[in-house]
Amino acid sequence: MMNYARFLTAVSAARKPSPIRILTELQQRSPPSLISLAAGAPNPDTFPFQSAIIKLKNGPPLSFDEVAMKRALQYSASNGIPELLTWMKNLQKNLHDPPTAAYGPEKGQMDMCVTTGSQEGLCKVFEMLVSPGDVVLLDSPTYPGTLATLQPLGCKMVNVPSDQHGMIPAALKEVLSRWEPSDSGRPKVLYTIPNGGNPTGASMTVQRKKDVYQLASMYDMLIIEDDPYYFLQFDKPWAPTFLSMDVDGRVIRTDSFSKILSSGLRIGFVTGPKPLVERLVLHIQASTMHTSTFAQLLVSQLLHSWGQDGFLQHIDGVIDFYRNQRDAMISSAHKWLAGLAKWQTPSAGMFLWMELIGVRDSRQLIMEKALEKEVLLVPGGVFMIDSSEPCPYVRAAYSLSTPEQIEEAFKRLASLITEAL
Ligand code: 09M
Repeated sequence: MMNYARFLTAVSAARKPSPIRILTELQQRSPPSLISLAAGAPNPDTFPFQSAIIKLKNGPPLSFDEVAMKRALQYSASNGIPELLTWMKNLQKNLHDPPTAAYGPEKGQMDMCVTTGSQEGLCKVFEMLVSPGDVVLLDSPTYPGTLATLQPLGCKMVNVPSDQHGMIPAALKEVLSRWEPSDSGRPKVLYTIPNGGNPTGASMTVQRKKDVYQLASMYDMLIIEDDPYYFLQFDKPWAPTFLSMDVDGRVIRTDSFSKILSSGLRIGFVTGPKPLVERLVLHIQASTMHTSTFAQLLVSQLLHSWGQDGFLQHIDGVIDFYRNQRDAMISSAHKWLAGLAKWQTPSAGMFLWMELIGVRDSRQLIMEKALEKEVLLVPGGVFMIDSSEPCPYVRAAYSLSTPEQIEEAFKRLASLITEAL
C-alpha cells in the first residue's frame, strides 16, 4: 500500500479544508426548509447577465435559461461541478479502465478534479510533491510550462534520455542506478508527456510504459502523465496509458480539453489517487476556489448532449484535421529541408521537432535572422533543462498555418539555413 504522506511537501501537508466550505456541504445535504444565513455567496439576481444561447457548428444549440444562467454565474465546488465530474469519470473508466477505480479511498482510489487547463493541474501537482532538493526525473527536451513550474521549486531536474518513442526505459534504469531503491534521496517523481510529446512529437510504446512503470514501482516513485495530446493520436487503437496500468495507485494523469474543445475556456482534469487529489483540491480552494462555473457548465452541457459517442466522433474530426496538417508539413519538409534538417514523423500532437544540420545554436538564427525572412519557429533551447547550452533544434507547430503557409515557411527556413552555413 502506498504511503502518500511521504510524497507531500510541508506546505501541502499543512493545508486544511476551509471551514466555510464545510458549512456549504452541510447546507447542501439539508432539506430546502433550512434557512441558511451562512453562505457568503452574492445574490445572482443582481448580476447583469440573463440568459444565453450558444450555437454549435453541428447539432442543436446549448441554452442557458435564467435558472441555468444564475448557476453558471455563481460560485461552485472546488473539485468541479458534479455532472462534469461524473461524465469525465465515466470517460476515464471507459478509455483507461484504471485498476484504481475499484480500490478503497486510502488505497489510492481513482479520483478526479477539474482544473483551469491542465497547466493549473500540473503546477499544483508539482507544488504538492516537490520540495527543495528533491530529484525530479523528466525528458529533456520537454514542455517549457513544466520547466517554469519546477524551476523555482529548487529541485534537481534530472534528464532521462529519450528518442522518437519517448523516454527510454534502459536509460531510466541507468539514471536510477545512482540510487538504491531505499535511498531517502532517490527521485520521488517522474514526469513525462507520453503522446505527441511537446516539443519532440514522440509517443511512447506500451512496452516502454510498462517498463517505466515497473521501475517507478521498484523505486516507489509517482508518475506524472501529462497527456494533452492523448486525443490527437492519429492512429488507432490509442496506446494504453500509465493510468490504465496503475495497479499501485502511483499515477497522476493530467488531461486537457485545450486541443479538442477550446483552449480559452481553460478546462483540464487531474486523475489520480484520492488522497493526492484531495490535497490538490485544498490548494485550489485556497487559490482560485474553482474553475469558472460558466465554462464548466458550457462544456458539461455539450458533453451531455453529445454523449461519449458524439464526443469521440468530434475528436475523429479533429484528428483528421491535424493528420492532414502533419502530412502537409512533412511533405513540405521533404521538399525544402532535405539535407538541411533531420526529423521524425510524429504520430500524435501538433509539433515537428527538427535538427538543423550544421547549425550550432538555433537561438541566434531564429532570434536574429528569422524575423527578417518573415518566418518564426521556437528555438530548441527553451525546451531544455539547461537552456544556456547551444541547441541545433527547432519546434514547428502545424496547428495554425495553412498547408500553403507551411510550404512557404519551410522555403524561407531553407534559405535561412543555407545562408547561415
Ligand atoms: N505553447 C501544454 N502547451 C505550448 C502550450 C501554449 C500559449 C501552450 C503540455 O491549456 P492547458 O493548460 O491544458 O495546456 C498546458 C499544457 C500542458 N502540457 C505538454 C502542453 O503542451 C500546452 C499556450 C502559447 C504557447 C503555448 O507553445 O506548447
